[in-house]
Amino acid sequence: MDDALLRLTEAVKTGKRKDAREATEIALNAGTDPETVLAALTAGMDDVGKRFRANEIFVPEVLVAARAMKTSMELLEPALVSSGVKPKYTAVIGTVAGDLHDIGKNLVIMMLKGANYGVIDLGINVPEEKFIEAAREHNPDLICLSALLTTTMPAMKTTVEALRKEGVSARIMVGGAPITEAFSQSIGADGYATDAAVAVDVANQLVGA
Ligand code: B1M
Repeated sequence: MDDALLRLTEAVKTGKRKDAREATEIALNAGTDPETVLAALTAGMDDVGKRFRANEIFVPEVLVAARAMKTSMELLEPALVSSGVKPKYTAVIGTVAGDLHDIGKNLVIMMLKGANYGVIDLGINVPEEKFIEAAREHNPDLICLSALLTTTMPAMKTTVEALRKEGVSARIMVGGAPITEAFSQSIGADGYATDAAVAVDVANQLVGA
């Protein structure tokens, strides 16, 4: 692989924003195909996910890596758009009604983006109607619900029910500190992920990537 691409992968792995920006600029200016640059970026985030899952690194390191990725994406996104490259899968994500926690959700977004998902972030305190609206508008492959409070777990349940009732065909993944596999199954979600790295694996399984 070319030097700039190796440097980009390393910059994401180690969370070096300036390096990520420079390496992306060098690669794009040298005429490297934006998709190849994206692959280098994804490789960095993939490594971050693996080390996070293995408890070798923790949330702060993932956040720093995600920031480096975002810096590179700012340059890469216009190049990807103009070369007609689109993310293969789309995910709609939000923290359920009554819940204002978003740090974990934002990590899930970063990991999904790092795995080349197009992500529509509905934010926090999202009522079920907004998820339904977004499902109609964006026709996503995946809908992701996050909850951090035991008191908002019922909102997760009613959101899944409302989406099913509306006949939304997207697969539904849930997560957040109080959520368990058993709860996920009891509310009829399609998948549950314990953390942001596992969320990518579960998402890939659900969409058949
Ligand atoms: Co709140 N809060 N909080 N809080 N808060 C907790 C969650 C709590 C456990 C603290 C405690 O009492 N020990 C407790 C909940 C208790 C319970 O329900 N059993 C609690 C409470 C009670 C409250 C308030 C009610 C406090 C009050 O006002 N009396 C209030 C509620 C507000 C509301 O939401 N309506 C409140 C408010 C807040 C702040 C606004 C101050 C702030 C949130 C800021 C923000 O998010 N922008 C906050 C914070 C920061 C926390 C703690 C300290 C940290 C949460 C966090 O960000 N963790 C938390 C205690 C703790 O966890 N130590 C606490 C880091 C983050 C990376 O982890 O979010 O778990 P997490 O995400 C993980 C996984 O869960 C998973 O992946 C992520 C990354 O690996 N994941 C998914 C998350 N979503 C996923 C979705 C997926 C897949 C995986 O697929 C869709």
